[in-house]
Amino acid sequence: MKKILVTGSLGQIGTELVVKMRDIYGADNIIASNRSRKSGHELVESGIFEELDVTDDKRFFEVAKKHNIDTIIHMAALLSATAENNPLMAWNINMGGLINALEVARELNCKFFTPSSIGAFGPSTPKDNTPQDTIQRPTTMYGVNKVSGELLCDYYFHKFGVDTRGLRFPGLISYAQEPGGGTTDYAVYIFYEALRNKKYTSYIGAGTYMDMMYMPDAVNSIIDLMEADPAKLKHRNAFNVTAMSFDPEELAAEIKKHIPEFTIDYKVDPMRQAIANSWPNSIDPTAAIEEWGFNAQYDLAKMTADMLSKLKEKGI
Ligand code: AKB
Repeated sequence: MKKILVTGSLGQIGTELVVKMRDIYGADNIIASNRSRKSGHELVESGIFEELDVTDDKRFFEVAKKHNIDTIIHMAALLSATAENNPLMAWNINMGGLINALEVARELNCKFFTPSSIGAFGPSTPKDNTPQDTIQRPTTMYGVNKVSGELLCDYYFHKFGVDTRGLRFPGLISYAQEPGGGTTDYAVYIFYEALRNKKYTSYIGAGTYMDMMYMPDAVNSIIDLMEADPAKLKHRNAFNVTAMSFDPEELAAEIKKHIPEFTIDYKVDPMRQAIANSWPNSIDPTAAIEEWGFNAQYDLAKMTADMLSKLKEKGI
């Protein structure tokens, strides 16, 4: 990877990924892009930045050619709750953006990464220790997009030889950039409210288990997968990856170890609860471990301690 274009780079993953990749590959080799420029944003001011709406195929080609791109990390997408509220818009952005990105990769011979999600599973998928290869009949628009995306990336690899790779991410927890429009976002907001008000009202009910991962592990897993020997990759697109699985009660109990007065109560949002209920309790990352050495560093205890101390440093 020498010249890397990141779409959706001002989003939750992109923000931290671009910082880390500029460190590793050199600031001049990472082209951050986003639909809109957020003036004053660290990524916009500190390196190469392009405004890029991924549904605009001409502009996509123009930006990629201008910078001689050889790798595309395609992050721009709507998350599950936003997609469920705007299914047509989600189809247009998530699928329209992906096919444009794949076409650029095909034409310019680029390596390619795009994330899938635990949202690619559905109610008929085995719920515990969900296997890498299993039933995928999601009941959300986001899930439909993610399964279609996995298949489309496989297709571009088999049909055109594009070096496509991907991960099925669980909920991602980070202090650098707040998420937006996801179902797992409660596991980020809880930290802000714990520090600000010592209380959090969860929109996801007690007893709802979902996989999660701390952002430094997510960022490293993208880089490790992209650097992996292609000969060893049997799955390529959409490896299960996870670092922990918990419900809101277990997360609250961990936070209480640091903030004893902290309390949690519940006002369940039916739509996001229904989405969470359709997803696995925990997924099995064995294929990722065996094929390219996936190895998460943060468990629930280590992630919670780090989140609280980093948010305090930020003045939260
Ligand atoms: C969401 O909740 O939509 C995302 C995801 C698990 O893909 N965080």
